[in-house]
Amino acid sequence: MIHLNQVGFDKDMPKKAIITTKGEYCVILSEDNEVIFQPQLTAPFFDSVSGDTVRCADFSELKKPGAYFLFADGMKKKFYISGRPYRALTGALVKGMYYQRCGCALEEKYSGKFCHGACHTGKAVLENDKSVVKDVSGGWHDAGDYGRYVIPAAVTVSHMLYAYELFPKAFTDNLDIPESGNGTPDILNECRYELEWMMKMQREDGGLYHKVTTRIFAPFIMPENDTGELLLFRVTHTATAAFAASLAQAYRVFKTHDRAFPEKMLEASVRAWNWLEKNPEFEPFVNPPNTRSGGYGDENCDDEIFWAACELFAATKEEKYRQSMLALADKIEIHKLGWRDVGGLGALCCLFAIKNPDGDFTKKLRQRFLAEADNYVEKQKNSGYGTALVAEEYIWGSTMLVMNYAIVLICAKLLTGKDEYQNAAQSHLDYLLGMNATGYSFVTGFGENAFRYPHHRPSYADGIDDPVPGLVSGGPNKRFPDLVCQKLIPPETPPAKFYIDHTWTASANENAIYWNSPAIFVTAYFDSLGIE
Ligand code: 9MR
Ligand code: ZN
Repeated sequence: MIHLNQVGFDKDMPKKAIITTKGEYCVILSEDNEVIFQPQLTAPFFDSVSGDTVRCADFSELKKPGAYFLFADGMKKKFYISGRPYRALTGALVKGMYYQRCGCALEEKYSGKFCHGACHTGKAVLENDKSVVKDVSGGWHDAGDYGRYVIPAAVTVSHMLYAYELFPKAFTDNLDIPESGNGTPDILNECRYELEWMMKMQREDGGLYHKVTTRIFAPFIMPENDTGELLLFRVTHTATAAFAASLAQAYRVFKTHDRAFPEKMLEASVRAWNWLEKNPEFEPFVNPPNTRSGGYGDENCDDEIFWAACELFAATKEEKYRQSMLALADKIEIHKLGWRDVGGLGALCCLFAIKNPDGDFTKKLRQRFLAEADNYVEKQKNSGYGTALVAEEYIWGSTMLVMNYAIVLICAKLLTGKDEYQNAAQSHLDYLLGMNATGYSFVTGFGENAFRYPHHRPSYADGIDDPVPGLVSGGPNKRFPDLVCQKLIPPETPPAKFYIDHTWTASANENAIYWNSPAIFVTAYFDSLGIE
């Protein structure tokens, strides 16, 4: 097999493919089959996480834009080189969020054959007190399900806002969403759609309802046909802190585009923080009996509070936030960027948004952050398919880890200028787009062998062959296989191949907003390199 990035290589960046053939005859052919290059091949290497013996073919020297074939031992695989290979992909990943919109119709004008009626527009009732009835319409569906959850929302918006803050040139105002052409980049328009919903999830006293979902996950029907009672679940600390952080960041970013909206967000963020101060007793969320929708339970709230303190300090410069930030930093992992562990988002705030809160503090944080990036570079060098993922990390949403590692590596490059970080990040992007043990590109609609059967209700129920484009798969997951994977994948299958492109597996082939968003960060970075 030949495994490579199926979307495209940046002409100026390293170019690699992984081959599992003998590599006795490996050449690059032009589109009219002329041999034009002979890649360097590494010695064969047994990669235990995939069970493959791999060689890496390096053709970085090839820089001329065009379409080519990599030919190895009788197999042939097409690839592309261009100046800005990730421009359309970045746009599609942002548009992928638009397709997740809830509370409105997806009009044909913007969504073509993927259009559908307005969904989940009714009011929700509080799960443990039916006398509380609230309009919480709007926002994005979380994933392949129709639930809407505050923590993943906050994390997703933050990834996207950091992508915009650091690489603004990669974002346009022409993605064909309803707000396109309003003079604000569509990534911000899309974030605003979510932020407006998040504010509806806030109670008067500042606390945030954890989520709004039906009692159990909907069957595989279109969202407008999912008319079960909408339930609001109790206020939680983790949702409140993540909200405070994300809204404070959004205040900073939107301030340059607008006046009233950012002020409203800062006020909401401060109100959330005040609720946390008044309610110090942390009680992790668990689903009440008979409830089957996402839990997003988390036993530790320190990282969410750290993140909120950083963003609120950046927004207000108030001393109390700085004190919390300094007090918590040593206790938390400052490189994690997922829904459960958010310390990395606080670190991004310290490293890129707060200008010098305290010399020693920043220096230490930076050292810790770079040490983590060095660790990824080391692991990446020793892995068959070029990522820092180790065997135990093929978990539910392993693709998110791959993209989160790439974010840390990109930030390390921004902080130090060192290309080794950037090259390691590129390799993680190559993995997403096909240079992985499964051979799939994990973005719908992108790549010759893109996955096609996401565990995504609309993609199944709309009667259209193609899946909704621009969605990222959770990817191989040997740690928490659902019954479908247990049945269809032989148990001895190595972790990196514990994947099946099948509608009925949530554990390996769902999409989620917070798997799209780190990919947006990564593709936007690489796209921005090609912009003059
Ligand atoms: O991303 C979540 C993953 O870390 C968990 O292991 C998994 C099982 O609890 O849930 C994932 O989140 C799902 C959420 O609970 C509901 N919407 C779909 C999410 C993606 O599968
Ligand atoms: Zn909906």
